[in-house]
This record gives sequence, structure tokens and C-alpha cells, in this order.
Amino acid sequence: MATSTPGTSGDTVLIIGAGGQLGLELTHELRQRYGASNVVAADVRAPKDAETHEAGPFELLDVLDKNRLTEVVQQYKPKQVYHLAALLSATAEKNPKFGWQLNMDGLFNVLDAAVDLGVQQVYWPSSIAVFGPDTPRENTPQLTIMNPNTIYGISKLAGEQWCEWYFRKHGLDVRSLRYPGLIGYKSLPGGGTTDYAVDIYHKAVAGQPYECFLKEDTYLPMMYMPDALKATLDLMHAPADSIKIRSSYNLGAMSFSPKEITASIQRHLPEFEVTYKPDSRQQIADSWPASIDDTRARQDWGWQPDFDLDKMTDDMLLHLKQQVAETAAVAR
Ligand code: AKB
Repeated sequence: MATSTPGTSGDTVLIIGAGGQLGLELTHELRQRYGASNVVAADVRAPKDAETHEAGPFELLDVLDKNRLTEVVQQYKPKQVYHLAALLSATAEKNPKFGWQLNMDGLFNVLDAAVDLGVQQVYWPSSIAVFGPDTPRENTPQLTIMNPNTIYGISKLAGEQWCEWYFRKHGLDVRSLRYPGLIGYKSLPGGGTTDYAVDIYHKAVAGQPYECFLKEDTYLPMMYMPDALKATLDLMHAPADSIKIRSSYNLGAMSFSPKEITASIQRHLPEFEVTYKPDSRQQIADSWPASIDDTRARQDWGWQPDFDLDKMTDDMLLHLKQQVAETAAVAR
């Protein structure tokens, strides 16, 4: 299974779900690395930011529409497909049948298109949501009791097994990471249980109080976006024989509670206030790990995060303040 870098010989990459929280940043990063014209962004609707749908090729694509997916893959002949379109944990609980359909049928469509149309590599994100209330919460191992109890978690666990099956039966080079909550300043997440850790920074910078939907002592594994991008691209560029896990790798960086992120923000903004009003997402958070053992990712392909909580907070606040200043300058 030899892999070469897309963009070096006219090869293209297709990102499905390019308008989402991770998709947007991955599109920007890959366009920087491979050249804008080599990275095709696709989403069910055109993203608001011009960088994603104007700086390089953009295609409207509903991943549930097999014919349209075939058309796009035949047109661009991508070497790699990043399939990121999914309903996250909180949204899928509200719309379970559609959550299952999008998360599973979307994956089947991509895996089948890859096998049938000669795509070399597929990236598909899994999540800490594959674990459940029976899983050891601290330092959750790669291999352990899973038993997820959300539709999102069940679909991710089933998806992991399907990815491994396509690797074994079809030799498809599918790679995957179990992301923790992802935090970035370029875009807002949509419909996850870890979203509070992004929303809280926006409120702090706006000079407003924040009402948190999780309890102050709820610990969850989290990661800053630059680390998530690094992990994803390191995994995709690692030699195929170093990828020993073909379901999905545990991936860790930091673990904190709402109280701790608040204290981290208050180092810069001492007046910032947070109140707590847990909702249905608390139950989801309580069923997930508090911290993750990612030894296998470190051993197999050299994973090493760069950001801890305070370093992330410093960078988030810096960029969000810049964004606010830029918006104010444009409005003047
Ligand atoms: C969610 O909260 O649903 C996601 C995830 C941890 O996969 N951010």
C-alpha cells in the first residue's frame, strides 16, 4: 500500500463536510500544504467563509446522494478522501434516525466509492463517544469495555468496525482517530456535548457572562485545533505499515472541567463570570471518559500534542480579540 503526497503530481484531495468545524480548518491547512487547486471542498451547503468555497474548488454534495458522490469522485479522481460529514452527539440524540442514517449510510457511500473508483486513502473521524458508562473513565485504554449509549457513539463504534472490515476485505487504506472535544477560534462547533469549551471563549471576549450547560466539575478530554490538524495529517502521512490499528486510535491532549477553563480565562479576564445550568448534555458527558490513554498513537506514529489548557487559552483569546478588532474596524 504505497502512498504519495497529494498535490505533488496533480493528485487531488476531497474533503466532505468542509464547512464544519474541523472541515473548514482542514481545508485551509491542506490548501496551504498542497496548493488550493488540489484540495476540493465539498459540503451539503456553501460555507459562509470565502476561503473554503472560493479560494479553491468547491462542490455542493450531500454524502447520502450516491450518484452525486460518484460524479464528484469521477470528476476530480481524488487520491485521498476526508469524510467528515456527521451529526454530533447532542443533535443526533434529538434526531436519532437521521443521525444514524447520515453517520452510517454516509460512511458506506464513501467507503464503497473509494473501493469502486480507486481512491487510495480514506480518513474518517471517530470520537471519545464510542465509550460508555461501563468504560473506565480515567485514562481510558485503547481496548476496553465500550457500550456507548448515544446514537452518535453507537454509530461511531459501528463505523470503526466497518472501517476495519473494509481494510481487511478490500485492502482500503482507511485511517481514523477518536477525537476528544475540539476547540478552535476559526469556526463554531455544531451540536456536540463539548461545544461549551468553544462557546465560553466567545462570551469571555464579548465581555458577557456565560451559562454553562455542564456542571463545573465535569472533566472531559479536549484538544486544541492545531493539535487536531497535526494528528490528522501525521496519521495520514505515516507509512501504512506503521498503522497497526485500523478501527480508530485513542487520541489525547488535555483534560479539564468547566471550572478549570474558567480559571484559565480569568487569568486574562478576571471579571469573566460563569454560571452553571446543566441540561440533557450532562448525561452524555457523564457517560464519556474523563481522560484518554493514547499510548498506541504515540508508539505507532509518534503522536505528541503541543497545547495544554493555559497555552490554548492564551492563543484562543489572542485570536478572538483580533477577530473582534477586525470586525469593528470593518464596521467603522
Ligand atoms: C461531541 O461533543 O459530540 C463531539 C465529540 C466529542 O465527538 N465534539
